[in-house]
This record gives sequence, C-alpha cells and structure tokens, in this order.
Amino acid sequence: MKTIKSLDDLAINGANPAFSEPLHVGHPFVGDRKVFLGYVDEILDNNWLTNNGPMVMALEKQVAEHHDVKHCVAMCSGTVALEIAIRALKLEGEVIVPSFTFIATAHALHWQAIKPVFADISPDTHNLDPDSVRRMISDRTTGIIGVHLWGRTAPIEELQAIADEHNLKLLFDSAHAFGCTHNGIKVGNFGACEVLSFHATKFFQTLEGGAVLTNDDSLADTLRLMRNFGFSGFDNVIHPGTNGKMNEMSAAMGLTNLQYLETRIEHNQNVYHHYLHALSNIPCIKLLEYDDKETNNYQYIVIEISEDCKVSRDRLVEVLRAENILARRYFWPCCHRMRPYKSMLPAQSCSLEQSEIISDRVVVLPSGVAVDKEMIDTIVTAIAVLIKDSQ
Ligand code: T4K
Repeated sequence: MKTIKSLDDLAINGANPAFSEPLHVGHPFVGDRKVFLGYVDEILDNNWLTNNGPMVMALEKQVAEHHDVKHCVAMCSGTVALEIAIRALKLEGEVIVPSFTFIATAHALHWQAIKPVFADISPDTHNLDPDSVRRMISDRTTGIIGVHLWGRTAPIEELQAIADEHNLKLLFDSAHAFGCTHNGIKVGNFGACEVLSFHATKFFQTLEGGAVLTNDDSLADTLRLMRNFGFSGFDNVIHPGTNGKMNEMSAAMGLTNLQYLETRIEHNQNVYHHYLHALSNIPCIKLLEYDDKETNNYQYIVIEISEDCKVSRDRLVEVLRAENILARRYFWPCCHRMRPYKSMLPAQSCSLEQSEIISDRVVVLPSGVAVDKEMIDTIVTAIAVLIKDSQ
C-alpha cells in the first residue's frame, strides 16, 4: 500500500490509487463454500426448490430463535417483506416514516397507494424525532414505521406511546438491525412486527431476502398466506396475496452464514474501534458511535463532516473514490428529495431540516470483511491528509 504524506500523494492529484481493487461498503460476507455447496446438492437431490421448503423452514426457526421471537416469516426481499407487513396490518391513507432512510421504506408504502408522510430525525441519533412524528399526524394517519438506522434502535417507547395515544399501528424497518438489542431485548420484539433485510450487502445475507419477525400468531398466519398468493393448501385461496416467497438457495446461503454471527460481530466491532481510535484526532470528522452496552452488528461505519470544514462532503467522497475507496453518501438525497416524492410533496421540505443537514454531511466508509486494520489506517490517512492540508 502506498504512503500518503501530503496532498501530492493522493490519487486525485495524479498519484497511484491506494487500493488496486475497489473497496466497497457492504462487501458481501459468504461463509464456508463447501457447506453452502453441500446444501445446494441437498436441494437438487430433494428436487424442492422453493415454496416453503425445508431450508427455508430451518432458516426461519434459527432466525426466530436468535431474536427470541415467536415467528420469523422469510420473504424474497426486505422490500417485499415491508410491503406484505404493511398490507397485513391494513395500513392505508397516510403512514409516517423518516425521510433519512433507504428509499425502500417509502416505496413500500407508495407502491400500495399509501402516502408516506416524512417526519424529521434527531441529529444525534439519525432516528425519528418523536416530536416531529407528532406534528405529522393527521386524521388520515394509520401507522408509523420506525427505522433502526445503522442498527441503532429508534426511540421505541416514545413511538409506541404516540401510536397508542392515536390508535396507530407501529412497525419497524429493521433492515440494518439483525441481532441488535434495545435495553438488552432483541429487535423483532417491538411494535406489531419488524422487518429484516437479508440483501447481499447486509450483516446477514441470503443473496436476496428478508423476513418479518413478530410475536403475534394471527399476524404471522396472515403473512404466511399473503407471501404465497393467499393459498391455504392446494386449490384453496382464502386471502389476497402475492409472491413473496424465499427460495431454497437463498435459505441455504442463510443457513451457511448463520454459523458466523459471533465471529462477524467480533470482527466488525474491532473494525469500528480501530476506526474510532484512528479518526479521533482528525478535525471536522465525527464517527457515529455505537453503545457498547447494547448488542449491535457494527455493520456501518458512519462519519459526519462538520459544517465549518474547508473540505466538502462530496469532495471527500470524490477523493476517496479516486483511491478506490468507494465510500457512500447514504442516504443522500433524503427520500423527500427523490423525484417521486419531491413532486408529490412539494411543501414538506421545510419541516425536515435535520434530515437535510445530516444527509448532506454523512459518509459511510468500507467496513466488515472488506477491511483490515492496515487498510483502515490507509483510509483514515487519506482523510486526515485531505482535511489537515486543506485547512
Ligand atoms: N430498509 C432499509 C433501511 C434498507 O437499508 C434497505 C436496503 C431496505 C429497507 C430494503 O431491503 P432489500 O429489499 O434490499 O432487502 C444497497 C442495497 O441494495 C440495499 O439492500 C440496502 N438497503 C442499501 C442500504 O444498500 P445500493 O444500491 O446503495 O448498493 P448496491 O446494492 O449496489 O451495493 C453496494 C455496493 O456493494 C456496490 O457498489 C457493490 C458492492 N456489492 C454489491 C452486491 C449486490 C458487491 O460487492 N457484491 C454484491 O453482490 O443499495
């Protein structure tokens, strides 16, 4: 790896890039290939490829146990899991969501002709601000979707109190929060249900996939019907539904990867602490911290660049990309600034000040299996040289 001592050593100024291959945020983790291929052989031998097969059932059991929750209903993606959960809970009219989230949270509502009403976030947590949620309630509101952004849980008690007070359904988009806790209790146990994503880039991946976690028996039955066209046995459709099923290959990838949860958290936690230490002396940069008293999966390394920094957030991303460090501007622009919602909700941006400020300042750095300590040192040195020499 090259040594970076001054601005002249940066690739953006003509030097060689620090990394010969791109370093991604969300580089997929794949467990033991032989174990996975053994499952694949089993699937092909069984000739049972999808439709609630044995691999999916085994995965659901293990994921539910891991989250201390009664039901895990596996689906083909986190987005479809959100859509089905929203429909199973009979949400309609308007539903309150953060704007500072991945676009799927809003799309899952819009796709079903429900209006996402965007509430602001607290700048310290990046999660929904309960006061802003209260301000967005109208007589058309039927629900709230909290997002546990970066695996740090939303203000669950406050949101539940608002939901109870106004007779609203509360569910959580827990796409980032596989295995994470709130006051020591695993996600999956809050609200009416919680939705996980098992996308390739997530802490726990099944190629594509997702699941709804719930302790509600009747809701779990409905979700199972809805993900399979509403079929209850052959030739008998008893509920509206769609095709949200997870296939056996995805479940096999999940069963393979479930064996590594502890070692992966340990690795990610070490990565996070190394970044925390390395970034601590750089002006203008704040690393979003995780509460070590809670279980987190430490999948995302999120930095904020301060307003008074001489280097803009976008310049920082550009400089890192030239080094083959593919840092991401998650989640920029906020959902309400994306075209479908920008045109639908022209009046909303004034009430989403913190979302806009944070989304203009955030950079997510490569983490997880993509990096080791030496690579982190190089990434941080590139950031340090850029910022210190530009002051
Ligand atoms: N709610 C929230 C809060 C979410 O963050 C997400 C998904 C959802 C709901 C919906 O869940 P899913 O329906 O996706 O299960 C990525 C992911 O596609 C998306 O799943 C994720 N959130 C979001 C935060 O990030 P993109 O479009 O920014 O990145 P993508 O998929 O191109 O991957 C990022 C980088 O990783 C790529 O530049 C290359 C690398 N990569 C990616 C894949 C897929 C690999 O090296 N190998 C791979 O196989 O959305």
